[in-house]
Amino acid sequence: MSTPFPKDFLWGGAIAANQAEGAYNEDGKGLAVTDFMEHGTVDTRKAGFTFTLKDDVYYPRHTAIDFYHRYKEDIALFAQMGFRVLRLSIAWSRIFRNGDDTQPNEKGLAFYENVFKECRKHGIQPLVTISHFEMPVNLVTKYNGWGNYETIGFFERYVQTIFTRYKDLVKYWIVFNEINAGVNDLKGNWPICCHTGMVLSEGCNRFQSIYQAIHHQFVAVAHTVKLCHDVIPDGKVGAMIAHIPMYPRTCDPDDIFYAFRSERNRGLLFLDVQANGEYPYYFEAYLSHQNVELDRRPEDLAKIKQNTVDFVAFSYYMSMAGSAHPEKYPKGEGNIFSGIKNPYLTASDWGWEIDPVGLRYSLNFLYDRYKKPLFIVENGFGAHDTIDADGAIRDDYRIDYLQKHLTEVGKALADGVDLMGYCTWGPIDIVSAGSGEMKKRYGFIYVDKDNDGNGTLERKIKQSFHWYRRIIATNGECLEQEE
Ligand code: P53
Repeated sequence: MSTPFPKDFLWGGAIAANQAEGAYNEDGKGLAVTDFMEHGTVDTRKAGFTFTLKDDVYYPRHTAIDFYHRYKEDIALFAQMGFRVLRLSIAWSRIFRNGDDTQPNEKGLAFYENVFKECRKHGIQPLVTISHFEMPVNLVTKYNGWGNYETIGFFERYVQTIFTRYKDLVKYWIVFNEINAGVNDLKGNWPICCHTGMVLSEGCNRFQSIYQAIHHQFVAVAHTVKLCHDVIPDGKVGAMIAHIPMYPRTCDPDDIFYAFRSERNRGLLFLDVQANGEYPYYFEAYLSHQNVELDRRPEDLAKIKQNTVDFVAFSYYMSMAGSAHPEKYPKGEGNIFSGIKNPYLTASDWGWEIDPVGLRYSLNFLYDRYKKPLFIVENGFGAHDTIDADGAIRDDYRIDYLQKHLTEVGKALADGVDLMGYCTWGPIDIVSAGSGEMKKRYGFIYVDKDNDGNGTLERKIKQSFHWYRRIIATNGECLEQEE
């Protein structure tokens, strides 16, 4: 049998420090924005919010699944599935407690060195996200996060430190997780201010503040690309967005244009700048339409131009439908980017519309637009899992979701798309980013912990574990292929 997956295809899974590690204040770690997120969602921008930890509140990320102390056991399980890549993030505040310190925290540096060595021992390449919503809170309260030009310098110091330390262990890097998620702050409906690390006051020009902060992030990306190529000559840096393609609800030309424009503003803009090296023409028009001028220094624009990313990474969970006349249609339920309901698709328990073909479409679309290698760094199915009387966890719904998506990935490879690898999100159950729940599970490995923090943290293999091991072992041969 043949397979469209290349021999060196990077099969694996992805987690983030703040959703997995726990140990939120151990070994010199400073507090990060994510440490203030309560059970369920919390709006850190609501009136009167201060970054103070309350005694009577359970913070799921403070202990998470204790990856900090159990990483060896967990990495061994990933290795059993045959992982060739593990995507994980470094918590900035483990390395620089307050973000603006002059000296790094050796214990934090040593922790990740041990984790990366453990991966390597099992033949797993680490793929490291440098910033996964985990800004040291001091940078938010003292400098207004990415709203401040100075933050670029603090970030550079952090990046220089980790590149120098891990240059022999880590070759694949992602600068910002879902950098486009910051646009949700425009409507004020994202529960946390982790993307731009800003506390936006009522009445400020949100549009101006947010895009200025995003510009500072783009400058930081350019510095990071340059640093990587200087310090780690065989290193590769990726841009990463949450890619949620929007389909026009009908063939009404107004719907077509609505969806086209939304797709650019919500996602493609962020890849256009990082992959092509310049702001696209439509963004300039968008700014002037909003009467906004950003402070963009010519030397920074030159840096952006000269230092484009090596690959384009994205998360893919769902698609959405959009219309210029949304009032005519029932609303979709997806928690963050909700559009209108697509009558051709079913959804997960959290309202995320399941669309495997949308992944083939996205791969072709993005490769066509950027002509750079792509990397699917998150894909997965958040679901309620139950343990049967015989102790088994039969998550056939997860297998079904992943199998259908991977089949479409295979077709995109046969279409000629250049794809470096594929990571499922949360190969082991972790805390949900959107809701802080444990019961929204993505794993091949079950973790005994509930929404209120009860449980032994014991790891249990689910049915899907065996399924994924077989997919990797056969390099995708056992997936259905196009006639
Ligand atoms: P949770 C929304 C839509 C698409 C991706 O999300 C998203 C979100 C945030 O809810 O975020 C990514 O845990 C993110 C991960 C996150 C994962 O999707 O809400 O990069 O940190 O855990 C899944 O189900």
